[in-house]
Amino acid sequence: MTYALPTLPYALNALEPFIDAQTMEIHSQKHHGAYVTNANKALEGTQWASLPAEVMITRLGELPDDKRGVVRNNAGGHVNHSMFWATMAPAGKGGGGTPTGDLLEAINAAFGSFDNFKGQFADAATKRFGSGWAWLCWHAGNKKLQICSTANQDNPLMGESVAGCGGVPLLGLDVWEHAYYLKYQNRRADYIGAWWNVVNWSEVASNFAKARK
Ligand code: MN3
Repeated sequence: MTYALPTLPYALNALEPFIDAQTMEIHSQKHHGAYVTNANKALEGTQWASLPAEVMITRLGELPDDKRGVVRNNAGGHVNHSMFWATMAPAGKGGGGTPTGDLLEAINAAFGSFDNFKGQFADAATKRFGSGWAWLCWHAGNKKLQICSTANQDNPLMGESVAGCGGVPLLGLDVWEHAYYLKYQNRRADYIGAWWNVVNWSEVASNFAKARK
């Protein structure tokens, strides 16, 4: 399987004014495009070339030393961004609001309330030093949702020992400067606050349902 850029489920300007069109264009085409190109280049002609990226990043330990780092960063980047685009939607048209049903119940059980969850998630995203991601993950072992963050393009699917954060990711927030600097400059907290307006909770709920199967 050669990795490919996914088609965005909305226009580049559809997340305005919370995420601007120019950022979306550079981020979804150039940045994500480079991860796809570099991952494909590293895996071309190898026995791992046929694995889906979500599986590849759980098996980094099989790779030779000269490939492991580049695949970790670039297949990781591909998985992370593919989820990121899919879990956003235009505000008021699938984006924003609150989760419902099982997902809301699980959030309330783990964090006390949706507002507490948002506060803890924003805190993880704000405190991630340098480039990385904040995550909401499902832990099948203790049947609980947890918040964590990873550096660079690490993903919780890589496992606790690699990424410092485990579980099945349901929602991730990119806090690399390339995700917000054009519009928000150094104001990462403003970007995080705005992003809640475009979170696609029905997609997160669908990730939750799949994670529990
Ligand atoms: Mn990014």
